[in-house]
Parts: sequence; C-alpha cells; structure tokens
Amino acid sequence: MQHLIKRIVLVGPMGIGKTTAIRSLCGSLAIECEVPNLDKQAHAKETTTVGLDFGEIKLDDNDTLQVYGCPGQERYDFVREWALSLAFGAIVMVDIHEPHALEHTATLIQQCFRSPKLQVVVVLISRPASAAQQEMFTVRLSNYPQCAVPVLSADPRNPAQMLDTLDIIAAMLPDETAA
Ligand SMILES: Nc1nc2c(ncn2[C@@H]2O[C@H](COP(=O)(O)OP(=O)(O)OP(=O)(O)O)[C@@H](O)[C@H]2O)c(=O)[nH]1
Ligand SMILES: [Mg+2]
Repeated sequence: MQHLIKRIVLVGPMGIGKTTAIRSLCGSLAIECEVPNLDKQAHAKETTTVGLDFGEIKLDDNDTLQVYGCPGQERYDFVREWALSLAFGAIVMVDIHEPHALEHTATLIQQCFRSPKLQVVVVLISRPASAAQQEMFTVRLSNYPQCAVPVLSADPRNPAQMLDTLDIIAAMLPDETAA
C-alpha cells in the first residue's frame, strides 16, 4: 500500500489546548516550542507556544499524520498562515462558552479555506458543553459563509479522544494529499 504523509494543523485561541493535544497524542516524542507566557492578561497559564509544535502519528491504515500546533497569540498570526499553507487539513479548536466564540471560529475557518492546499476543516469543541449547547453552536456557525463544516468534540488531555478526532479528519482527506 502506498505510504502517504498527511499534514494537519491545530488552530484556535491561546490556552485552548493545541500543545496539550499534541502532547496527548505523541507524549515525549512531541516537539514543542514553549516559552514563558508574558501575556498573562490574555491567558493565565505559565507557558505559551512560539513557532510550531510538531508530532507524528502512525494511523491504522499505514498513513502517517503530521500534526502541527500553531501559536494562539495574534501577534504570531503569520506563523498560522504559513502552517496552513503547508497543510491539507485543519482542526479549529474552540471553547463555545467564550465570548465571541462563534465569530472567532468563523474567522479562523475562513482563513483556513484561503490556503490553496487546504481541503478539510473540522471544528473541535474542546471544553465541556451539553449536547444542546453543541447543537446550537453548530447551527449558528453554519450560517456564516464557508462554515458549514463538521463539528466534533474532544478533551485535548485525552489521548483516545484526540486519536478518534484525527482518525475522522484523516479519513476525510482524499488520497492525493501525499507530501
Ligand atoms: N479545565 C480544563 N482545562 C483544560 C481542558 N483542556 C485543556 N485544558 C488545560 O488548558 C491548558 C491549555 O494549554 P495549552 O495546551 O498550552 O494551550 P495552547 O492552545 O497550546 O495555547 P498557546 O500555545 O498559548 O496558544 C492546559 O493547562 C490544559 O491542561 C479542559 O477540558 N478543562
Ligand atoms: Mg501551544
């Protein structure tokens, strides 16, 4: 069977769990770009990503998935743009309880689709929310242009849930997404 490399990018606001997700998936093999967080107003956590986090995952069907985690801070939006330009799939992570979650998610999805290579975008609800809240978010999001995309949910700290998410997005990628 042909061996393919599929690149996926994790995007979303500061502190949503992009680095945590890659750590869950790849453990000590994850390559992180963490530095002390000097913007505690934006998020109280101790470290934040500059550059790109990276992890590689072997999927059941012999495909390799490369996962890149973007910095969430807006000052590094050029890094996100560059990562998206290399990717075939994107996961937009969101806490649907955040103010402006809908608008921010829609803006990120639209940015993803501006990247010529990018073929699949899914939204990942990454904080606990009821089924009704998730349903309402999904319906409202689908009213934004280009935003009728699959909406999944998973805890970034949970390796099994993150693997399931990656399996779904990998299965949606067409075969010609070889590197
Ligand atoms: N309470 C709670 N915390 C969570 C949950 N999911 C992730 N976290 C925590 O949220 C934090 C996420 O931090 P990071 O993984 O560094 O976030 P990031 O998206 O990489 O952030 P930047 O790189 O700064 O953009 C970690 O401390 C996680 O343990 C959750 O469902 N509930
Ligand atoms: Mg990070």
